[in-house]
Amino acid sequence: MRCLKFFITTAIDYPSSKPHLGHAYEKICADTIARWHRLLGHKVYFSTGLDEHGKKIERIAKKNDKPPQQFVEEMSVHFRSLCRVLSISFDDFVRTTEVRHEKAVLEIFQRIDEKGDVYNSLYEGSYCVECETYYSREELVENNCPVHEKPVELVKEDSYFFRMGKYQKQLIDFLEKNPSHLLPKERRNEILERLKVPLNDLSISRTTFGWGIRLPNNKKHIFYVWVDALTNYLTTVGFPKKRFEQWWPADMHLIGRDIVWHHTVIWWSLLMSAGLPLPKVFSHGFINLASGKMSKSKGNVVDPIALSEKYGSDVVRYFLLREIPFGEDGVFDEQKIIERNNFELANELGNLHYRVLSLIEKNCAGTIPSAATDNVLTKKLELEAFRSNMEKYQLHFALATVMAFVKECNKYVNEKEPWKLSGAAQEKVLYSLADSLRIIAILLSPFLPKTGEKISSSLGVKTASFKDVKFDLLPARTKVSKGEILFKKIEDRL
Ligand code: ME8
Repeated sequence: MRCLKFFITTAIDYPSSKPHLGHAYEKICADTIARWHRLLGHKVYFSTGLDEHGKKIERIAKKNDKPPQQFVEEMSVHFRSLCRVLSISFDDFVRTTEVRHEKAVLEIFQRIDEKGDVYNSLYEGSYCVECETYYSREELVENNCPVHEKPVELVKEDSYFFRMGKYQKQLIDFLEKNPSHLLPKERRNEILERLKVPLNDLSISRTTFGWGIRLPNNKKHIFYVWVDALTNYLTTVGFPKKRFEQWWPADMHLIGRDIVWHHTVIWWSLLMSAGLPLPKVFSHGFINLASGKMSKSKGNVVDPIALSEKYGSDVVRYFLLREIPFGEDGVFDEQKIIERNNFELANELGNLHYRVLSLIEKNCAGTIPSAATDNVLTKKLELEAFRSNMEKYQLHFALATVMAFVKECNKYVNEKEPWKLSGAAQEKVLYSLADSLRIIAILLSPFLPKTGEKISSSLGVKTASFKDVKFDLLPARTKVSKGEILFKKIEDRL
């Protein structure tokens, strides 16, 4: 049987400042999905990276008295650290200032130009530098950018245009016929609603600043940063070299809901023009604070690296993946990290692991006894629910299913009181629990990679495949080693 491929991307972040919790959240979700597909045995390619060109970066670099290349070079270190700290298992980290990327952008431009979809004219209108996006008068809210709620800039300049309007009907037809290409469905409905008004052509070049890729036919012009940035998804798989076809189209562009328009209307119409198949898009929600939006201007952004250093990266991952229904907005609340750590990770998972391994060390000379897993426990694992939630990308529900099984295992320990048993009866209970822990480690591994690894290695096994989620596969006589405690309780209240 041919191995299924799965190509997943995150958005590429603006390195205008250090990464925030929203960036971390997107990468954690993408990483969980990538790891899940690897567990299924699929051939996975996972890319992330940085969107380093454009007026916004040019301005910030200038404010910091640095050439833009030096500025992004320094900033990129923080984004790479974020990936390392959070165990983000990417295959490629694309930066739009790389030579390979320029080649991909020029090829896309050549294709849309050859199609007759590029013309020269004058752009006059509103532009928000923060989101690097043009807005029509109707889209502004009291003359402000609808996303940043700040005044837009009026620009008037010579520009090349892409005949995006020409693709309006094709875009609507595509969205109507391919509902799974844009999820959740609320986002699809929003785009279809916005496509009810005539679609303007897109200004794809700028002349008023210099930080970007130059148009091949007119070097005074710089590519509009979104045309540049979106093409990173092709760069990463080797476009225009033929090998890109083994991965393209992407099976998931995981992005926030503020940039769905760019990833569907702009990106899809460019791809239609270039004659390339269309990727699927999934929009996650936003992480807000109880007091409202997280924003650099309010100075209230949460630093995910500091948070991981304080609580541990798997605790941060657990909080975000369990707390926020995937696809919806969520609220960041540090007190809830502590509660989930204490009640779910330390009291339930950590405690189960500690008890079972201690009992095996004490009663079975530290080796797995030989027995079969008790039906009482095997019946408690809702594997079908787990799998179907993963397939529907209901990550929070899938994780809840594993944690419900952890709870059942603790209940089983309490009911059976293995410390009071001996001989075969005791061995059966301890084998059942160790075998269940092995399965818990596999199911948790996409969400909490370090924890999955720690549990597996304490049982002397590897977490490699979803195929191993079957009871009774834990080999008897394997040596166990309890290792350090998985999660410490955090005593302080904030
Ligand atoms: O938009 N909660 O970059 P970016 C959750 N360079 N996600 C959030 C968030 C929050 N509070 N804030 C931002 C860009 N994000 C472009 C992308 S892709 C070709 C170019 C998400 O640094 C946001 O929705 O502003 C986006 O998906 C990602 O973080 C990068 O945002």
